[in-house]
Amino acid sequence: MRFLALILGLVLIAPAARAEDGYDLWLRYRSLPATLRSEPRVVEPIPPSVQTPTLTVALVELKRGLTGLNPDEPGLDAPTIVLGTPKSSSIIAASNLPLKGVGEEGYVIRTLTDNKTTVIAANSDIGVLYGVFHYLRLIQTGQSVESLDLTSSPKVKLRMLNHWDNLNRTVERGYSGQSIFDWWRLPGHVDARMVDYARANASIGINGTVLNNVNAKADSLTPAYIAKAAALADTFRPYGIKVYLSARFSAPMEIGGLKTADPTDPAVAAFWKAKANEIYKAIPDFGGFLVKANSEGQPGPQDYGRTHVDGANMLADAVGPHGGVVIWRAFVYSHEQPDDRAKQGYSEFKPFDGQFRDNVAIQVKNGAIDFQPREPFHPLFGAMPKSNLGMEFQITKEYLGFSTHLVYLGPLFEETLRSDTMAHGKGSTVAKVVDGSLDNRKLTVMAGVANIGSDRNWSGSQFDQANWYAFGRLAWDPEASAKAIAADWTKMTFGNDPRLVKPVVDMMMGSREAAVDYMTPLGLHHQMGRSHHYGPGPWVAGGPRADWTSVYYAKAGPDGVGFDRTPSGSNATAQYAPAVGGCFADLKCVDEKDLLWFHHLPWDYRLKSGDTLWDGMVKSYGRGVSYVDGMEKTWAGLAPYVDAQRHAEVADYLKIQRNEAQWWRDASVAWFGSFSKKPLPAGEKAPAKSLEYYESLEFPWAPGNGQ
Ligand code: BDP
Repeated sequence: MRFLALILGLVLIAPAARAEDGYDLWLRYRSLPATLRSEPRVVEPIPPSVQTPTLTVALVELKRGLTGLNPDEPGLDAPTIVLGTPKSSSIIAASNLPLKGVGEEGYVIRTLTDNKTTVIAANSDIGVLYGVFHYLRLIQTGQSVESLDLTSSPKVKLRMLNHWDNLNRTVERGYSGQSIFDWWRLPGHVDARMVDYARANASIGINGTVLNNVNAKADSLTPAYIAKAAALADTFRPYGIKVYLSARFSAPMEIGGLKTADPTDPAVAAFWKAKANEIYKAIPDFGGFLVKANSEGQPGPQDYGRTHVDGANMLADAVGPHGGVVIWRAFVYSHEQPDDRAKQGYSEFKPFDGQFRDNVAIQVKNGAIDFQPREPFHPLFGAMPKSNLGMEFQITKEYLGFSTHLVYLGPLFEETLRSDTMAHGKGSTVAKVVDGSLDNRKLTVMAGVANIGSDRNWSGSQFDQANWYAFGRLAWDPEASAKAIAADWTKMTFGNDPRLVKPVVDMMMGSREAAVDYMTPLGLHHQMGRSHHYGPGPWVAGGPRADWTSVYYAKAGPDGVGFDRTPSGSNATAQYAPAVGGCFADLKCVDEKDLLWFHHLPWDYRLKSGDTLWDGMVKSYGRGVSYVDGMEKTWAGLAPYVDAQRHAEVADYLKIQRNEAQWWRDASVAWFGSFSKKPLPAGEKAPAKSLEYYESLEFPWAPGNGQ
């Protein structure tokens, strides 16, 4: 039946609303309705003598966009667009533009006083390409381009994707098919999709990509694989995207014939120097290494009694002479330390502040545990003023319903970036740490764990494209608004009709809070199924280590629920600036959204609403489920405004999400109810099945788990 509807949809709809599969992302360039079209424009050609690959790409993109969005033929006196740098264009050189202020990658878009010429100008070719994408975005989102005067430049230097992609094309925590990197056929064949990938990234300002999983294999550093990475680098270069590799710390032993990987051993340092030289020979603009060391069983300097500083600086010295960087992850928690896992990143890294080389950045996850639906910001932000501290967000939704739950992550990213560390008093936001302005750091990084795969729609679902998009826009400007970004994305992805845009944006903006509600309300965290992380698993206990279980984090018992991180508990709150940590530790001050993250409380604790904790929890789960109900209804009503294929896919996924939200709610209520022993609040239904039933469910083939 559904198939029939799909086929009929394909055949019957008008060409303007023809079926789309999502491959074109937010760069669809479908013709705009006549009311939104601006006068057709002519693009001034770039003289062959000054053409570069990037300027060519910019020119082609601009023409493609303009002809797609407005297929009318320009008249003889149609306005002209001139694009380029002062070097490539005499008009730009003579136009007295504020180019000094926009830096290496920024741009100026200005309509000159003749009112017939608009320049898209930059100091570098890549700035021109970014400007072109901005210009097209204005048209795509229905804004006037008649008279423009704007500048923009990125606030963060390295805006990168981290692919957790394995060499056999599986993707750790990937829910959108196989890896898009076809290592086996590279370098002989570079799939055309690699160009579309680079183009999509450039359109949102991403300028770096780590090609392989942080749980790395040394093979990535062998000559054969360096040649493959070089073929990708050549393809990405015109789009301003540098490639990076995850480096396995024990590579000197695995592929270098050494007996040790001790960073203080001269032979080890020599191995890495030679390896860096070899890579730079093949990839002259190679970005550098990303390293996961001494974390979750990965090798690292501590295996030899050395420190993160020893390891990071040794690698930094290898790539430094070539202009490369080392991005060293702070996602560590020790096997020996029985302490609160939330404290370990800070405990291990804070003492080293000021000791890392200038070309080292420490990449810190947004929260102290692990990409949970909600986490308070990581205490390292603001705590290492003498180090380069980068942000790591997870775009792939490992803990937020994989690719079938509609959860827009813009509000999550924004919430973290706007959190105030109070490191130098009020206004010391995480965004200001990340963009380097708080402590005047120059090497700044924002990384997102990619959600991109071989699925036609790239991200596994239409709406997960928005998370890739929002990540890029926020990396460009960490103070941008998640809502404004959602509006841009919606218009570019589905169209400008206000009857569509408003409900979709509203739906997106509440979707993350809904997921928090039906999965882990009130500060609960790490309650998912074991290892694959699919679905609820609040009962997960035992196994190799306590901090891989759910019961460790919720600490539910007859006396109550929650993790006491106040001074009477693990005292993790002491890792924050006193004003922040003091508030987290104080029941009168802490935001109830973080309540059980920081406090262990009795079941009859009174929430601000007047509800008991138990009643409040149950109601939160229910609220989350109802929100998904609402999204299903809203989306059904939007059928007239969305092409049939994408509409049907989203509708299917919302149904899956609705069922899984209910499952999360029922399983969690059954589990926590077995401790609270309290009745459900009035109007709340008992879980559909027994607790034993939920506990018995197994998902050995859930995606994204294992190599
Ligand atoms: C966790 C993932 C695991 C990653 C790890 C990491 O479950 O697959 O390897 O983070 O970030 O969220 O290194």
